[in-house]
Amino acid sequence: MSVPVPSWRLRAAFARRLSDMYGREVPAYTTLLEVSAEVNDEVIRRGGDAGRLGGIERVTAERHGAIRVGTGLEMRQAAQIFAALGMEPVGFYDLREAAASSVPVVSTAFRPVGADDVERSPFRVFTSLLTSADRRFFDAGLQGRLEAFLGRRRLFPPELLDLAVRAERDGGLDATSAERFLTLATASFELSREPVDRAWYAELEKVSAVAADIGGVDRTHVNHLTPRVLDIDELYRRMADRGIAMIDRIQGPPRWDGPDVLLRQTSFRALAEQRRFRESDGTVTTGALRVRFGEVEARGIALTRAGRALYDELAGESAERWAARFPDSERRLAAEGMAYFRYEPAAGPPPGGGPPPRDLAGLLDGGWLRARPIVYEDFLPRSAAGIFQSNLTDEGVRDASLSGVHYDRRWLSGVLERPVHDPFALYAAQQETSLRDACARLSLPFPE
Ligand code: OOG
Ligand code: NI
Repeated sequence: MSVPVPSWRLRAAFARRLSDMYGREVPAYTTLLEVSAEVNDEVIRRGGDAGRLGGIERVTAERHGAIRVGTGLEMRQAAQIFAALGMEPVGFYDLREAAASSVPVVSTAFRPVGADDVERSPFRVFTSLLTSADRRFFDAGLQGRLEAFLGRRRLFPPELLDLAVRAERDGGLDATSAERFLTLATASFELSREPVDRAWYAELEKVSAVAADIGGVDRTHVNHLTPRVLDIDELYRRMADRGIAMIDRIQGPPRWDGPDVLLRQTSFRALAEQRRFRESDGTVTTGALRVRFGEVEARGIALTRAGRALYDELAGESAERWAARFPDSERRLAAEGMAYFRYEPAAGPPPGGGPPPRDLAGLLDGGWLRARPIVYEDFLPRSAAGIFQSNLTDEGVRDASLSGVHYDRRWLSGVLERPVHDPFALYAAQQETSLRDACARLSLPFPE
């Protein structure tokens, strides 16, 4: 490619800058990075197959962040900025129903989608959109004032958006423009230092702390940044030893002896940060808000729809029930069609004698093919809701007697004016391509 700074380099640089900014502003995040690096080093040194779900370089650099925006226009502009970084919307998460407390948002994750592109820089951003039209949360009067407030603010400067359009069109930027783009983009996700309107913030907070965090201030901000760790149970213990109070559990599948699947996450609560407030009499006072927190995650194998259905069925059940029901080896996950793998011809000459088996399990067992797990690159709605919830001090109010508005992936594609990918389809296509290639190289028919 002819552009000096291709989009994946922009993405890697942007992830580093955000991480530096967050580390300066949220010291507990730096502790989390230190402990994660320590744990990862030890796991790698212990040996075993720790590298199976991603090499140490990728895992150490890996982060996801989260932002929240207020309107379709803001969401579309965020999508434009992420497109410049080679990140596309994947998946639709409706968090309005996924939590007991009041979380009036729907979300997607912006991330690289090509397998090679993920490998180069796996940065992702979980992005949530306030559902201000949902009557269960906002009455018509509040919706009107909220939308008027949001309509007046500007999250991203026009220069940044212009550079983003160019970067998307050309697949990257020249060095000078890249620097400017990175500076403006990073600044757009810093915490605003402008005074917060006390009464307005408090009014929204009564509905939901998430609504206040989005619609009560004049900007958006990264609310957490999450490193990836190879042993999350060990990390959890060490953070506690350092005196950082984590939420009471690790979200996602239980710890067990079988393969790591999907995603396990845990977080620490947002710390109180000093902010300025504008009071009703016009004076400016200081106070504190808790809006930026820390989270860490361990990633496992991506599950197929069938695997995911079983995971959902077993969620909330005991670790014993899980161990009894969930396939306990990669081989079983592959043979039972429960997880996604990249297939390749096994090393060495194909086994002699007899025709090759026609089914996938036979090809694996007979030593024709080798399977490598495809890492889960997405999120889990129940865990995401748990992460939101762990940072709410109060439940907020939701009038369940009223009906909500139906939103789905197609609706979000319309808002973004870009396709929102189905994550299952992305993993399935990767698996299928690898299987076709592997079979072609061995002159085998595609397995039944
Ligand atoms: C996003 C929470 C979801 C995750 O890792 O599941 C999330 C937010 O708090 O804005 O980041
Ligand atoms: Ni997160």
